[in-house]
Amino acid sequence: MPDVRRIDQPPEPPDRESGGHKGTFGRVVVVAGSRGMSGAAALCGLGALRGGAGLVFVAIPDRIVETVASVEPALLTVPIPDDATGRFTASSLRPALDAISKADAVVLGPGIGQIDESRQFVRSVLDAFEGPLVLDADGLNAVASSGPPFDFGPGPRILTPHPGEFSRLTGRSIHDVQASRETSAIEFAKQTGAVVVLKGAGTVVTDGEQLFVNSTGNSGMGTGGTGDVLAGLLAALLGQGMSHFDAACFGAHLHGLAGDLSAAELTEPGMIATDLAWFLTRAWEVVL
Ligand code: NPW
Ligand code: AMP
Ligand code: MG
Repeated sequence: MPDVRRIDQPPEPPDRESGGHKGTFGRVVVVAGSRGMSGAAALCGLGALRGGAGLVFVAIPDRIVETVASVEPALLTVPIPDDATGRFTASSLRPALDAISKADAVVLGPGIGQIDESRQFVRSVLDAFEGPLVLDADGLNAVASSGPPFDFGPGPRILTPHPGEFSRLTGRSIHDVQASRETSAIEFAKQTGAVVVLKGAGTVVTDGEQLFVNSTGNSGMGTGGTGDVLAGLLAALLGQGMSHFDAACFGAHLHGLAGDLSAAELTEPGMIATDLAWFLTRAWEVVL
């Protein structure tokens, strides 16, 4: 890959102005969750809070608002009209667009499910938001279901597929994806203009011209919800002014470091995604 520049070290952390306040450090809006996957929205919100965002709004289906709010009082909840099963629907769109209209960074997709109406909802949110956006999980699945050529909307995008999601996007088997992680991610980034974060051991981050392969993290992170924490963390870094490529590299590094520090304290089998969000505090200590 002679035309790709390898980045050996993650970027420096974002500056944190000493006189700054919650309006300075970014308004993150997380559009996520459904009944049965309220945890995805909560964990994503926690990732954004522990990532240093000034304000974190979780725009979530009305039926799960109390559940998510009870996880963490620092989260601001925005109830979005939902269907009887607690999923986003056509009537969710206008309130969701209002919620993201003042966002510095958005996360779209964790735990929203894969019914037709939620797919259309994803499409409309992507088309409408011109700022930086992290597209994860069912947000990626929604776009994958429409087939290529892919359009991720008008603004800077970070895509955070695990190998299963990347397989759905590319139509290639998980085995093939895993056998060519770097080249597959580079090709997809070039095709789409997005920053691709292909997750899993040795997360690959690329914008098609630069490549960073993350060296932190461990198999203790193979537990439900850790990817949701990453999506929130990346949005927090975008909201603090990092470019989408730098945010993706630094975020992957910090997330894996939090995983390593969690495992050292709690063991790989014992750690869970909530711990990972908390151990971002220890990871910041290492990098600041
Ligand atoms: P296989 O065949 O098992 O080896 P899905 P999900 C593959 C939400 N969550 N390396 C795996 O492969 C999410 O946000 C909610 C290789 C399988 O085929 C989503 O919205 C939680 N293969 C939704 O659930 C906590 C890998 O991918 C497939 C791989 C569904 O997301 C959990 C599985 O992926 C979750 O975050 C790897 N490293 N990683 C909550 N508490 O609310 C994955 N695969 O079918 O997309 O399912 O990732 O659980
Ligand atoms: P998700 O599958 O979306 O919940 O994301 C899982 C997160 O855990 C991603 O950030 C992966 O890179 C990370 N992860 C899972 N397994 C490992 C592993 N064996 N080594 C390092 N990171 C991992
Ligand atoms: Mg995930």
